[in-house]
Amino acid sequence: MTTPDFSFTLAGQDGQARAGLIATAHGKVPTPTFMAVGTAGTVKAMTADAVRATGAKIVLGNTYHLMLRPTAERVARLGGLHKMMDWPGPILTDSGGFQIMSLAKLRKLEEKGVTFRSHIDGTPYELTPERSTEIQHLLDSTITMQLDECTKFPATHKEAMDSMELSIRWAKRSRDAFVKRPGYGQFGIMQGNVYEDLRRHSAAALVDLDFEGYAIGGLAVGEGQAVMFEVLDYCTDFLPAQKPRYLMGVGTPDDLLGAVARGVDMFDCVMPTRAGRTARAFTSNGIFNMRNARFQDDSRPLDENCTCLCCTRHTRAYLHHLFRCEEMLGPMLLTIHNLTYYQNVMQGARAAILNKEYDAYCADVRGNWQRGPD
Ligand code: PRF
Ligand code: ZN
Repeated sequence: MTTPDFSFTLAGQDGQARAGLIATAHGKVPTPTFMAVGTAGTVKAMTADAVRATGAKIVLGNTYHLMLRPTAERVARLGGLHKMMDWPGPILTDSGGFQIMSLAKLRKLEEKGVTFRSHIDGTPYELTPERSTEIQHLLDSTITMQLDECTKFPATHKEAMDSMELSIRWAKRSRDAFVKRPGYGQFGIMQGNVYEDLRRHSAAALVDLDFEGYAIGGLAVGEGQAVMFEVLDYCTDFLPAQKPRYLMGVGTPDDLLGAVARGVDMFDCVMPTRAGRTARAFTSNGIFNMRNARFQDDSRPLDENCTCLCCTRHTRAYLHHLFRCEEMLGPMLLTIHNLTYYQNVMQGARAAILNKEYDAYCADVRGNWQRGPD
């Protein structure tokens, strides 16, 4: 059997909301899709089987973390990231710049790339667009991201423009370094902060490089949901309809519904996994904190509409007990549930788009969040 080309097929549309299918060398991904975050070669607290059971079709890995430990060359010797983490499905890897800016020490940004010291032991490193792309090849990433700079918020028009133009030059260098292989793709990352003219310019330059997909970067950095949605309203118009669109680092279930309505196909966020480790549950009746004493005698399932292992086998009272005792199973069960909830929201969105009832679906899901845990 020959490997299929990397492709994106639209299966349906309702307003701006799209249902599609991404085909890759490592399997197919129905969209809209939420990518579970597996920063350091593991979706925290989850076995690969558990990740699969949530309905996740694609996971995210990080160049920054893996280049420090266990190093890209070692991952390659171990047979690649898929083999190392027992995830044969598609993997998208972020390019490193964003994580360097939030985690690394003594960062220096120059035209050639970023130099920094590891947050673990202070070892100096350099990451260029070429090296980031090479690392992602060594990891055997299904979807490689260009190296970019995420502008801070707020930023002046001049700051946002200079940064966006650097990201365009890095996009070109990343594209040149990318080795085309059947079923593998590379995404460009749009920047430009909250400025429409800059977003338009960034998109046009990336489209000229003919990436397999396009990410919208530089959002969810403190601007708030209303501003993010305003920016998304025009951003998606600047991108080609026949390529997947990925909103980086977003968000709450409500952010996802709103971004899908504005034409976004892919998401990643630490929110469901991180919240799960800190006792916060995303459910069809809103967000609960499982440490709350109201749950200590509550023998109902966490979410009666959920078929995950946590909800079919355990009670709210047991989850409460596990978190009170700091038992590892608490974070494990809640991560299973939260990721399953995110997948269910995306699967429901896809079905609603195909039935041309996406607005009604969103109204229904949002209405249930208002009801609360009782
Ligand atoms: N660029 C990259 N990764 C990211 C972002 C970005 O702008 C964001 C912004 N929300 C999250 N992750 N490369
Ligand atoms: Zn559940």
